[in-house]
Amino acid sequence: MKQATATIVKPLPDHLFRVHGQSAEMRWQAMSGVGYHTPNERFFVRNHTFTPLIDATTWRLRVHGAGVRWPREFGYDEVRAMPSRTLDVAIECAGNGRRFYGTQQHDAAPGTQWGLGAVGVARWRGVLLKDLLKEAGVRPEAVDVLPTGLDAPFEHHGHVRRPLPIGKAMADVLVAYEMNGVPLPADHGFPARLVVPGWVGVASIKWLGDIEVATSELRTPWNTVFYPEVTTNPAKSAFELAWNARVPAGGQRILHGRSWSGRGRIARVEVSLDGGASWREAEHHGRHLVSAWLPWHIAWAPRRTGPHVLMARATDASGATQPLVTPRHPFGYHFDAVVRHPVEVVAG
Ligand SMILES: Nc1nc2c(c(=O)[nH]1)N[C@H]1C(S)=C(S)[C@@H](COP(=O)(O)O)O[C@H]1N2
Ligand SMILES: [Mo]
Repeated sequence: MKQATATIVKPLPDHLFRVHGQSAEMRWQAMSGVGYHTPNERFFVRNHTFTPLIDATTWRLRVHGAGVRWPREFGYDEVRAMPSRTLDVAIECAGNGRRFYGTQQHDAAPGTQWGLGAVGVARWRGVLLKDLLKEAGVRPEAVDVLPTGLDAPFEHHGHVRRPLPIGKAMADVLVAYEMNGVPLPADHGFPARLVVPGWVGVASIKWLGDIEVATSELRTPWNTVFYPEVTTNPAKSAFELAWNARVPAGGQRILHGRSWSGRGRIARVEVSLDGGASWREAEHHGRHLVSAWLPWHIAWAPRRTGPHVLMARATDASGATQPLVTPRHPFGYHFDAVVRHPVEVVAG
């Protein structure tokens, strides 16, 4: 393995990304006029250390532990030769929206101050983890599955790794090697990563090198200290607009946005164009996928110039609607309150 000189390999142009240390968030205007999927060049990156450059010809994925009968290794070509599955799935960092604990609720949470751009939807292709585990003779006594990344150890905590319960591992989890029709880009986990639908982003381990199948519950810093007890992400919504976007007055425009939830499909999206005084249901059509997002739109004919606040709130299949305030969270995860998006209406 060669070490990358930069923490992130792909270009991070300022109009598409806001850089936070080793990580980079997508600016939401980057989704404007773009199709259902987030293009690879615009997808957010969250790295604990830096992107490793891995040679697929020498790469091996080791599957072992008390929970399998036939511990074994898979090469890149072997994984690619297995029956594949393609899934449209969102990956979202548990800390997405953390900044708004401070800016909206005056109770800042420590950690990367993400806006709403630590989320993206891609078309992932790979092998179901279930099929890989079956090839290794997974036992009925298996309890936890521990995927480990090949990136550099994080501080003194070792390699990034987080156990998954066997039930989720045997359900819809993908060992992905393609993202939007091309081999995974280096920053997103080449040669293979997990994609864990509906769960917090950290479950989707990149640069996968090792999978331990255990017959008892496992503990790592990533399910005890850093992301204790967090599994699915709550509902969120975003406008495909720059922060403080300038919108010309006069005439009707169509505002676009997207809503998503790790708890299931989005059932309804309501939008307020007057800072929360009145709400209207947004329109949507087409893709209404579970574990991805729902694109929506609403017409707006702003009549006065000056500052306006746009708001969108989604209701998901669990019946939960985004609240106006999120209860304090010690790590600043799961900010699901309605975000107040400022725009400036200017003479058209
Ligand atoms: N090996 C490894 N896997 C990882 C990480 C990491 O730093 N190393 N970051 C995790 C976190 S916290 C998130 S939110 C997602 C981000 O995926 P992306 O960078 O492809 O957007 O990857 C997860 N998988
Ligand atoms: Mo994350």
